[in-house]
Formats: sequence, C-alpha cells, structure tokens
Amino acid sequence: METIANLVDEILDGKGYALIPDVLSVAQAAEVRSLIIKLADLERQTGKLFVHDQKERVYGLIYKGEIFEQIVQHPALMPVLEAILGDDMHLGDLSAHILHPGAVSMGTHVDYPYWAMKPPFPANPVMVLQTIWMLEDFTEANGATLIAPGTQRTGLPPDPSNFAETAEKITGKAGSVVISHGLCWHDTAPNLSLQPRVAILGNYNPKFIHPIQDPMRDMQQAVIDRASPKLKQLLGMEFQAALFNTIKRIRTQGWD
Ligand SMILES: O=C(O)CCC(=O)C(=O)O
Repeated sequence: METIANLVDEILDGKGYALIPDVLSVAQAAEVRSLIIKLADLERQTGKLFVHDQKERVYGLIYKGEIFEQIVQHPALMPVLEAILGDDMHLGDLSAHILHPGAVSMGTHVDYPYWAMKPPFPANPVMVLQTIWMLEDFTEANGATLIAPGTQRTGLPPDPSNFAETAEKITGKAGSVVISHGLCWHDTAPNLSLQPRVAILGNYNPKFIHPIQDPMRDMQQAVIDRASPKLKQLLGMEFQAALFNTIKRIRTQGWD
C-alpha cells in the first residue's frame, strides 16, 4: 500500500494523479451505482437532471443518500486531500457523472477554478483536487477518464495535440478512486460499451476558493443536523453560520 507521503508526491510532482484501489468493495460500488441510476431517473422525470448529449449529472449528492455523506469524507482519501489543501478545505462539489453508451469525450480541460483564471496558472497553492469514484470497472471501452501525466507542472491550459499523444486512459476496478490535481489536463474517453459508465466526482478546494456549486443546493436540514464536524467544515458551515448570524443581527438590530 502506498503511504500518504508517496501519494501526495505523485499528485504534486509526479503524474499528477494517483489511483487508490478497493476504497469500496465491488458490492458497495454496485449498490451506490444503482442508487445513482435511480436518482438520475427521478431527476429526469422531474426535469432536474443536467443533461448534455449522452452525458448526465446529478448534483447535490450530499443530500440524496447517507452513503454520500460517508463517501465525501472517506478516511482513505481525507489524509491525502488534507495534506495538499489543508485540513480546513471545503467541498466544491459532489456529483454523479453518467456517460451513456455513445457518449463522446466531454472535452479536455483543467478543473475549476483554474479554467476561470488567466494562464499561466500558479503552482501554489493547489486550488482543486478531484476524486473520481469508479462505480464499475473503468475499461478501455466504457469511457474511462483520460489524464495527461505530469501536465499539472506546466501551469498551462490543455494543448490538444500534446494531450492526444500523451494522455493515459485510467482503467481500474469498481470501488477504486482516482485523486487528480485539478491542473492536470484531462477528459473522458468515449463510451463505446453498451452500459452507462457511472462515476462520482468530488471536488475539494482550499477554503478561500468560492465553491463551483452552492453547498446548500438541494439542502436537507436532517443532513446538516446529523453532520460530523468534518462534513460541516467541508460544507463551509463556518461561513454559513457567519452569514446566518449576520442576517439575524440585521433583522433584529437593523443595519447600524
Ligand atoms: O467523469 C469523468 O471521468 C471525469 C469528469 C471530469 O473531468 C469533470 O467533470 O471535470
């Protein structure tokens, strides 16, 4: 098993990503996958699902099943994420990404907030790490993530021809998780199989980065009420609490 220090080195100074196997058992991965398929069906019916060509996203996962509350703060990943982003990091987003049969590549990119910034991108501090949860085997054919190793060190936006020559297809067993540096150029491969490829994507940022998704999207009070201190921190509750207190003060005392 890789040590935390080795994983951190690989992400910062090596390939820019690391694969951690067996974070979920194959049976657990299958259970989570079928929950996501159900959620997507439900959101498709209610017009909530985000659909782009053959690709779908379910957002606000934190509030859509207790398993996601565990996934987002999984002990196999937290030490690596925190070693890079700080133990006061925030969640930028936890969503599901479904690539249906026939889905084409999403497009080579770096992750938010880098794509919203002017290059060259600063090497420090690291502004986003992405976790990619394989809920089934990622294979040569079914739309595995493509990553161009070492490109986090360029500090530049993707160069399509360089990416086409150097990108690696990240295959792995259901239940594995990839942690990737948001500056690493990446994409999805086309899904040439007959089954949807389902993944969970977690994006984590240092606390000073505005999250790409509202952490209160689809909020369920019960989740907040039972949240661990770590989950509260991931959801930026220290800021939410400050906001609630300010609103309460303004309501009772006015603006002065
Ligand atoms: O679904 C994947 O394999 C990767 C998706 C991705 O890179 C993204 O949403 O930023």
